[in-house]
Amino acid sequence: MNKAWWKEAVVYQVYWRSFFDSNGDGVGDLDGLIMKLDYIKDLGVDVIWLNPMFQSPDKDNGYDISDYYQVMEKAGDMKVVERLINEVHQRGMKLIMDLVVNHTSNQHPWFIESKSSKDNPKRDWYIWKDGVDGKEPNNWRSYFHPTPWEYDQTTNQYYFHSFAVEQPDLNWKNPEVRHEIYQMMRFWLNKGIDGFRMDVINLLAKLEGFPDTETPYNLSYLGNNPGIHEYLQEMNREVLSAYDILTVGEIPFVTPEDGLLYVGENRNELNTLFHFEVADDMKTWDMITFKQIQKRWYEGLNGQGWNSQFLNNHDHTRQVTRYGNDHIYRVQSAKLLATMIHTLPGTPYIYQGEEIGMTGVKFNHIEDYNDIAMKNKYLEEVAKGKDSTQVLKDLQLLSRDNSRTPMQWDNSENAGFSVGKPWIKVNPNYVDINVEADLNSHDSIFKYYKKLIALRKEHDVMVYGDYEDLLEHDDKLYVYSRTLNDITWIIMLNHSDDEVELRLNDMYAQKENTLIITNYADVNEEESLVQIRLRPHEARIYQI
Ligand code: TEU
Repeated sequence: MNKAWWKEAVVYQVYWRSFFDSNGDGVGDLDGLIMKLDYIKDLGVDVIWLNPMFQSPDKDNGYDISDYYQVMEKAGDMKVVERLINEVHQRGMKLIMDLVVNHTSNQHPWFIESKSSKDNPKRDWYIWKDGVDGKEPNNWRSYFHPTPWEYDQTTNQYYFHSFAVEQPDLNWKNPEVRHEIYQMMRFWLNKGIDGFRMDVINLLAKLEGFPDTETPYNLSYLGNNPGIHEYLQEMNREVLSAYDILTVGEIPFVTPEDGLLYVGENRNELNTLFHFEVADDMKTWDMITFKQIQKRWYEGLNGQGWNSQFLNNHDHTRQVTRYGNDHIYRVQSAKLLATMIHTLPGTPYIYQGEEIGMTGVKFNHIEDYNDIAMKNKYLEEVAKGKDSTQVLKDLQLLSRDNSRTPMQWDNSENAGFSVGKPWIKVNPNYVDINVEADLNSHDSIFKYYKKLIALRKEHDVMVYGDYEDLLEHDDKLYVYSRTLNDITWIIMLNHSDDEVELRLNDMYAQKENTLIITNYADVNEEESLVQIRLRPHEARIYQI
C-alpha cells in the first residue's frame, strides 16, 4: 500500500456556525474558530474540514451558494479566511473546504440569468425541461421535496433540484460550467487550502433522458450515473493533479465496487470517499450489519483505494446517541466508538463535540428546529393528515439538528458558545457535558481521543495494517486484528450494556501481550487473552 499523508491524518470537522461566536451575534464565526485553534491543535489532529462559508442566502446552512468567491457575512470576510488559513498552517495543520458544485443557490447570478429567458446564454447552465401533460417531467423525488422539479412561470418550464427548491442543480454537461468551476477551485487552492470535501460529488452526472422510475423513494437514480467518471477525471487533470491535497468525495448510494472507480489509485479521480452504508442501513446500532459493511469495504478497496471512517457529521445524529449509549455508559461508550473509528481501515473523522461525548437533542416544538430537511418532511407528513405530535416524535432521532446545536465549552450561559442568543438552542445538558468539565474529569473523553490520535502517529499498524474480523457472528463483541509485518494489534470492543466473556484461541495467550489503551481504569495487565471478561462498553487494544 502506498503511503500518503492523508492516509495517516486525522480530520476534525468544524461546523463553524455552531463552534464559537466571537462577536455575540449568536452565530459562530471564523474569528471564533481562530480563537479556538489551539484547542483543536491540542487534540493532535492534522486536518480541519470547514463546512461551507461562502456567500449564501443560507436556506440550507451554506450549501446554497450565491457567490463562490465571497464569504458569508455571518462567517466573516476574505481577510479572516486568509488569516484562518495562515493560523492553521502556523500550527502545523491543514485546512480543507467544502466544494458544493452539484447545485448553486437560486440567488446565484448564473441562475438568475438562466431563468430570465430561454435564449439567455446561461440557460443551459442549469437543467430545464418542459412539463408532461401539465405536470412535472418525471416521477422522481428530491432529497427535501416530493418532486425535484420546480415550475417557473417566466419561461413555462421546470428546473431540476436534487435538494431544496432554492438549490437548482448545475448542468455539468455544459463545458462552460465545468470550466468556471475548475477556475473557482484553483482560486481557493491557490489561496492555500489543502483540499476539498466534495458535496454529493457523485450526483453531477444525471441519468440520460430522466426516465420515470418504479421506486421513486429510493433516490439512488440521482447518483453514480454514466459520465460521472469522465467529469472527475477531467477535474483531476485540470485542477487536482497539480496540488498535494486531500480530496474526499461525499458519495451516497455507492457500493465498494463502484467506490473503487472513484478512489482507485490508478483512476486519477479522488483520494478517498464517504459512503453512507452505515448511516443508511443502520438507524440505530446493528453489530452484524456493521461488521459486514466493514468487511465488504475492506475487501473491496484493500490495496487499491482508501476509505474514510465516521459515524456522525453535521447531517447525522451524534454517534453516542445514535449508535452508543448516551446515558449510563456515555463516557465509556464515547471512548469505545472512538477506539473503533480510529482503528478501522481508513482515515478517521471527528465531528466537533464528539471528543467530549456531546449527545443529540429532542426539542419539543417544531419551531425550535432549523433544519430544512426536517421541516419540509414535517410539513409533508402533516399535510397527509398525520398527527403532528407523532410526526415530530418520528423525526427527532434522525433530525440533522441533533448535531448542529452549539459546541458546549463550559457551564456558563449558552454553554460559553455565545454571549448573544444562539441561532439554535443549546442542548440543556451543557451544564454537565462541556469541554471544561471533561478536561477536569479523571475520565476525560478528550484526553482519550488525544491518546488515540497520538498512537496513530507512532504506530503504522493503525493506518496500514491488514484487517481481520475475529468474531464475525457475535452481536455484542467486535474483535478484530490489524497486522503490519510482524506486528499485530487486537482490538476488543464490547459494544453492549452487559458484561461479556470473550474467548480467543490459544495463539493469543503469549506472555508478551502489551495493553496499548483501554477505556476502563482498572484492567489487570496480567490477564490472559484467551479468556477475558469485558465490562459494558469496554474497549481494549493489545499488541501481541
Ligand atoms: O448532504 C447530502 C446528503 O443528504 C447525503 O449525503 C446523506 O447524508 C446521505 O445520503 C445519507 O443518507 C450534503 C450536505 O452534507 C448537506 O448538509 C446538504 O444539505 C446537502 O448535501 C445539499 O448540499
